[in-house]
Amino acid sequence: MVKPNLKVKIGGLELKNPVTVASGTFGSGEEYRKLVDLNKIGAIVTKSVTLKPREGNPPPRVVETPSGMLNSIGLQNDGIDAFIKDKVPFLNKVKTAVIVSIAAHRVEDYAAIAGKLDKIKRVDAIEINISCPNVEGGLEFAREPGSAAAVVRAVRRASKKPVITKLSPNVKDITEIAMAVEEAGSDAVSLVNTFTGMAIDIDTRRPVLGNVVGGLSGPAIKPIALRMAWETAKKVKIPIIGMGGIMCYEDALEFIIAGASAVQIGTANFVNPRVAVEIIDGIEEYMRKEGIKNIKELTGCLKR
Ligand code: RRO
Repeated sequence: MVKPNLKVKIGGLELKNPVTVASGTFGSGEEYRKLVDLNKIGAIVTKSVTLKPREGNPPPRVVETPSGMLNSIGLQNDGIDAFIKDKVPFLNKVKTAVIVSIAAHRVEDYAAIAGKLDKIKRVDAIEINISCPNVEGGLEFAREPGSAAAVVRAVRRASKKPVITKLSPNVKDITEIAMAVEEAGSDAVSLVNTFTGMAIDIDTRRPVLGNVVGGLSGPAIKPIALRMAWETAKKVKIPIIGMGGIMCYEDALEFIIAGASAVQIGTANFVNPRVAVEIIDGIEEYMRKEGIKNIKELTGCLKR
């Protein structure tokens, strides 16, 4: 059988395969370069960057939970100017798509960051993070269709790059937000960000995390994330990038069959830095076995 075609299109951006690594779980890829062949990954989504540097939340920032983890990093990053100066030179050497995640507290700040990134050739797309659960007001834009759409419109005006909007599961109806950002011009949606949660140390009777609450990720959230991807796929025409507890190629295929055009691998990178490449190989092998020539045949092929 000929080699299966794994190429997918996200707006105007073509990815060599649908397996990408999620923001905040892979840095800018540099720390991983000796552990995994970065050029094989469909895209690297970099840690969310803000207009000005941020120190992040007080430690502890991470705690393991049954079948998952809570994080409360608090958007630590060096700011957009340092990102362009320090991270882009490395990314210039990587032969895969680069999607830069951006976050802000004000619509005009999202636009300012997008405007700076618009000038950087290496940046293939922008992921608008409107769903950080760990900073005050971080979820504000993701909770209402109107405010989510306002951010997308501002980024659209500031940049010609393809725009992906990352949605929060901590909302009444994620499909409403997805439809609003589609209407506002988002080229794709990625979902889901982490679920707000907490852990308590019964010896000290204090919260485990320095910021009290954090974002839950990992296999514990997979069935809920999958349901949200499936519901959203029925409501929007733009591509969906699915994520939430994907640990192996079978998990990735579930999201694709539910309607995702691509997936992001997050928590699993902390367990196995090579997991994204193993998932790509697993999907290819599955397609060979099943006689599927093009990955697009699988997107949304769920039988009822
Ligand atoms: O930095 C974080 O604490 C963080 C972010 Br920006 C996000 O979008 N999701 C998350 O779980 N943590």
